[in-house]
Amino acid sequence: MNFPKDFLWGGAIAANQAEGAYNEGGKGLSVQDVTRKGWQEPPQEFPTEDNLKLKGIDFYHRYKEDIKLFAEMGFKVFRLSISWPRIFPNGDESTPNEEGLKFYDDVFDECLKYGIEPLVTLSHYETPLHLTREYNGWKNRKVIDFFEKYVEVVFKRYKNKVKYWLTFNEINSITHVPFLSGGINTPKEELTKEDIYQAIHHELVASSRAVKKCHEIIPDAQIGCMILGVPIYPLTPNPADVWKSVESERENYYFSDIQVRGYYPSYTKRFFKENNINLTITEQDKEDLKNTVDFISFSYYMSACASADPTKKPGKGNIIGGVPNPYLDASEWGWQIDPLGLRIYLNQLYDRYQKPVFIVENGLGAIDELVTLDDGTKTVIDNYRINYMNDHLVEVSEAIEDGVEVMGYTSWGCIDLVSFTTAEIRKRYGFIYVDRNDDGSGTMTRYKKKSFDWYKKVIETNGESL
Ligand code: BGP
Repeated sequence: MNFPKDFLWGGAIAANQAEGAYNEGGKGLSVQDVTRKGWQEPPQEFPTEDNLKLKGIDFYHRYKEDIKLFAEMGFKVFRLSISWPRIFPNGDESTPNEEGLKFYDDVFDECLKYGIEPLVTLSHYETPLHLTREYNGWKNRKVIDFFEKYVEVVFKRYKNKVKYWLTFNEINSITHVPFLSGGINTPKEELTKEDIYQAIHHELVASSRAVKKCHEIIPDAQIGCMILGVPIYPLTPNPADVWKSVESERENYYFSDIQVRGYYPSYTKRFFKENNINLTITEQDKEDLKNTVDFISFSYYMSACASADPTKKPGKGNIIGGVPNPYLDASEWGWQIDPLGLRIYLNQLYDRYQKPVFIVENGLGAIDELVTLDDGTKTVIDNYRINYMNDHLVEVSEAIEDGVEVMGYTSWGCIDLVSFTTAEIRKRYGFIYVDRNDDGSGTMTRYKKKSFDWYKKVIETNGESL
C-alpha cells in the first residue's frame, strides 16, 4: 500500500447526531431538534422526547471516554461539527454563549492531548431554529452576516487548536432537503427553483467569506468545501443516457465548481435561462466568491445511474441517488455498494480541480448484534463492515497510485450515532457500539466491535494490513 506517511486516518461525527444535551449549556434549538423522523417529515412546532437526536449518544457528557477510545485506535484526526446554536443560541445575537465555546475548548484539548487533530465542520445541518423561523434560513441574505460573525468568533477562539476546517456539510443536499440543509421554512413543494438557487448563492457567498476569514485569522489552517459525493454513471451506452449523466453530475459539480474555482461555471447560463432563475448576485458577491477553498472534501457511500428513459425510476438510497445499477449490491437501506466508484470519483475530482481531496465520510450503516464472548466481553462481529471498509480503502490506495492527492480518510460514525436520514440508531456505522435503542432505552455503555481492532491495525500499519 502507498498511503503517504502523514495520511490523516480517523473518524467522523456531527454534533446533532452525537452530542445530545440539546437544551444544556445554554444551547438554542437547531433544525434537528424538531425533525423527529429525519428528513422525510415536516418539522414539528416543538421538540418531543421521541426525537432520538435530543439525547444522541450523550457525547456532550462522555466525550472524554469516546476520544480516549479513538486515541486507542490511533486516530490522527477526528472530524466533528460545532453546533452553531451552542455558540449563538438564536443565531442573530451580538455576543456568543461562553458555555458553548468552553465545551468545544475542552473537546479540542482532549483531542490534542492524544495528538489527534480536530477537523471541524462549521455547519452540519445545524442551523439555529430561530434563523429558520424569523428569517427563513438561507433564503435570506442577512443570514450570511450572522454566519460570518459566528465563524469569526470560532476561528478566533480556536485558532491555536484547530487547523482543519470545513464550511457546509454536503452543501449540495439543499435542493433535496431545504429545511435541514438550508434552514428554509417554506415547505419544499412551495419553493421555486429560483428560491432554492438564491439560498444556495447565499450559502456559497457565506462559505467563501468563511474561507477568507479563516485564512486571515489562522494563516496556517486549511479550509475545504464538503460535497455529498455520488458518481453518476450512464445506465447504458446510449448517448442520451450519457448526456443525462453529464447533466446529473453537474447538479452536484455546480457546488464544488464555484467553491473551488471562484465563479459560476459556463453551463449555469443555460440552466438558469431554462429554469427561469434570475439570481441577485452583487459585485461584492463576485469578489467574495474568489476566496476559494484549499481542498475538497466529500462523503461517499454509493454511486448511482442516470437514464433518459422516464420509466426508469430512482432506487432507494441516500438523499441524492439515481436509477439502480444492475451490477451492484445494496445495503439494507438500499444504498448501492461500489468501492471502485470511490476510486472513480477521487480521480474525477482530481482531474477536474487538481486540488487535494479528503474523504470525510464513508462507511456501512448496518444492524449490529451485540454478543457475549466466552470470556464475558460483549462485542459485535461486524465482518460485513470490515469488508466494506477494506474494499473501499483498497480503492483509495489505487487512486493514490493513480496520482490523486488524498489528504485523509475519516470513516462516518466512528462511534454509533443517530442516523441522519432515518433518525434511527439501529442503522449503525461505528467501530464502537453504543447501547441505545430506537425506543430510547439503553445504558449508553460503549463496547468495542471487531472492526475496532481491525481499524487500529490499519492505522498502525498505515494501510499495509489492508
Ligand atoms: C450524510 C451526512 C451524515 C450521515 C451520513 C449517513 O449524508 O452528512 O450526517 O448521517 O450521511 O447517513 P445516515 O445517517 O442517514 O445513514
